Amino acid sequence: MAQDKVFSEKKELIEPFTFNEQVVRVFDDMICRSVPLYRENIRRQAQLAARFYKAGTVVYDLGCSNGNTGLNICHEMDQAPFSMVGVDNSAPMLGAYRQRLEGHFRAKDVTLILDDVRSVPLENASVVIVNLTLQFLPREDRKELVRKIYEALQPGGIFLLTEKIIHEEPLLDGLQQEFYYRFKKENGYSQLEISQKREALENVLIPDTLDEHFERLRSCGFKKMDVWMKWFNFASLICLKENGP
Ligand code: GEK
Repeated sequence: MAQDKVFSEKKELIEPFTFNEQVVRVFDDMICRSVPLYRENIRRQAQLAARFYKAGTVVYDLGCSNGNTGLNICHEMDQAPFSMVGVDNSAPMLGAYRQRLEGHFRAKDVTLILDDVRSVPLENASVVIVNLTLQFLPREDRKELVRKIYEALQPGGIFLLTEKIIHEEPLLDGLQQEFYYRFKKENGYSQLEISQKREALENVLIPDTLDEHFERLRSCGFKKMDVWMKWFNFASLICLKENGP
């Protein structure tokens, strides 16, 4: 995978960040160097997906990108019959995912949909994964998607949500940011790359606090929830749809 140099040269004009061809070419390098514990996170989510999947239902991977999480799920499901739908609104991302599925032993079990996650109907799900994607929706649209996920889930099903977060307490928020930039620097990003990417993501990636997430999830019906992994300004949640009334 090519090295991410998208923001390494000084840009006169910083355009809002998009998942275009240039980003897709370096996506794995970019995400591994920008999201702490990314590999661990998708591996455990794939294991959780396999643990909660019910035969005859669907796994939804919303904002599936080039298939890192989806291919981990295929691996974890081994030979068991299953069905997965991946949705992403970036054509180059889905193109990369399609290429990786060519000749894959699970290709026939994976359906890829090029669309906005807000427009795709969801049904008969035992697992829904939204890994680092809710944060890209306008704030006012997030609740409707979470409600749609809750309604699509079978009792006993899970919603796995991972997001970049902010902290309502300014000192703790500052600490989270400080350690996040330290992480990026340790991974070889220059000050220029860090600040240009931050500017490109402004108004594109809009993080919520953990409390805002919990409040939204509760208001959509989820009662049993946990943060199963957290690293400063990143949090991974598991939300269980209860069995019965
Ligand atoms: C992974 N989950 O590797 N509708 C559909 N897709 C969208 C939308 C939308 N409204 N908004 C953004 N995307 C992946 C990583 S990346 C996270 C997810 C990141 C898509 C976008 O095209 C991109 O592929 C993905 O969400 C976000 O497990 O790079 O920070």
